[in-house]
Amino acid sequence: MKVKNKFIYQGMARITCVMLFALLVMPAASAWSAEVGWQKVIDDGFNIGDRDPTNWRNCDKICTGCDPLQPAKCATTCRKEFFCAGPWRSYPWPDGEIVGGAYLYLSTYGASQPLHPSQVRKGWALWQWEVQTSGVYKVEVMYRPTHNRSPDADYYIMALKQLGVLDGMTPQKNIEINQRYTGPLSSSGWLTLGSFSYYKGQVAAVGLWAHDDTYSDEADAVRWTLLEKLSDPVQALPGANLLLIGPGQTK
Ligand SMILES: [Ca+2]
Ligand SMILES: [Ca+2]
Repeated sequence: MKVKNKFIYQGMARITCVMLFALLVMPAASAWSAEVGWQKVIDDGFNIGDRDPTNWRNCDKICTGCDPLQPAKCATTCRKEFFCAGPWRSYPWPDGEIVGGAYLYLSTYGASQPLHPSQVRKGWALWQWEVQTSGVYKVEVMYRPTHNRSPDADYYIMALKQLGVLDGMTPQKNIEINQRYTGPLSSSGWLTLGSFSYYKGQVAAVGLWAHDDTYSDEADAVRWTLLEKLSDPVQALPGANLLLIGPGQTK
């Protein structure tokens, strides 16, 4: 009997310890707040090691049923930090010069011949994350310029109401970037698109929409850096009409 009671007491003690630990940890997690200088980096996530051997339909491995002509429209709402649609192929390049050892580029690979302009190199890519700390963030994109990239890569800086949902959103800014050698970057690196205010509960997002031409856009990574903290909103803010702090700058 004593042995049985001993096991009961030990079990209760373990449960009590677990509950105390949860009480100590949970408030800390919900109160997490980033400090100035904190960075959020989202990569396209593909690399030469784990890609499909055919390197084709890469975006289908993230979320399925996404429409190459309608940004963020998939069969079900996609909550992944990076997702895309269209004929994006992965290309390996040294980590450090770009992010994660590879980047994506729109390709005519696999397209039926003869190529029709309305069908080739049409697609989009989206980087997104849920903001925990209200503040002004610098927004940068990474890419590697080459002669065969797009001179007209259309980036959109946005604040969404929910992950993967563009409905009711007005872009904070649209910037056309020349991703060739003649553009703002002479080599791989971060290019600043501007600084923007985001509030806790919003989804910070950058979209790369490639529907307006048949050039080959490149998609690699996006980085947000907290420059200044702001007070949390009293109520949840809609994903629009946010303060634009400064114009886009080259690095
Ligand atoms: Ca990458
Ligand atoms: Ca374009």
